[in-house]
Amino acid sequence: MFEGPFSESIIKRAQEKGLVKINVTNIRNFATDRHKTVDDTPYGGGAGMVLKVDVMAKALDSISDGYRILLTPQGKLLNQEMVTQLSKRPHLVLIAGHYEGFDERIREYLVDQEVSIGDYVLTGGELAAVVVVDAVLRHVPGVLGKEESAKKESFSNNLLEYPQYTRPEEFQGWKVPDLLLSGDHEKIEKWRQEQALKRTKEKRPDLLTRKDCLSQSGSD
Ligand code: 6GU
Repeated sequence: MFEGPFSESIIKRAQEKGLVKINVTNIRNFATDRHKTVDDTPYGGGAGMVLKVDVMAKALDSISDGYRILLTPQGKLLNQEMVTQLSKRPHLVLIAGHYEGFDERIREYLVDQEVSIGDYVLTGGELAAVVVVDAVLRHVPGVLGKEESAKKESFSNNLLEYPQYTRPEEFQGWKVPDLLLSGDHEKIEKWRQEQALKRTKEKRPDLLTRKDCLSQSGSD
């Protein structure tokens, strides 16, 4: 679940450039019995298995210290503000389980923050961890290329992106707005700002009343 995303594109290049180090640790390697048990049945009975606190503690002891984030639907919702804050930390430890639940003592004693990536349930925290890595990485200086960085800057305004077009000028009768072909850069800039605002009002009115969401987010 990690190998693909971490060995492609921008995340791959960031590691190659030495801008970031990503280590993956398998909790199962820290099981204490010969069956490599990492979960157990819940005290008090009931369905499902629970990830063991002793195994988690051993896994965490094996890696260097960092800000520990538990990926869980119970966590605080990830947003751009949180991503920006996390990107300032030198070392993040992302803890993902593929289980019904975590022993409550993991939450209480072993992690600094619980994070969710949205109000829906995934089969495990792994993909959420990949999302956090991707979102945080693009804030690390040097990770984005010149063009991507410039684009990021120009959209640090809490608005969705304005409509964009490229060649051909007409396709199947579908035309590019005349204004964009006019060469009048002042008018084009004004149109883009209006469109961004209009689009945000239509699609995501909530963003206009929230300070936290899209600053430095890039577009889309
Ligand atoms: Cl972080 N984990 C799981 N299992 N499901 C989620 C989530 C995390 N965020 C949204 N859904």
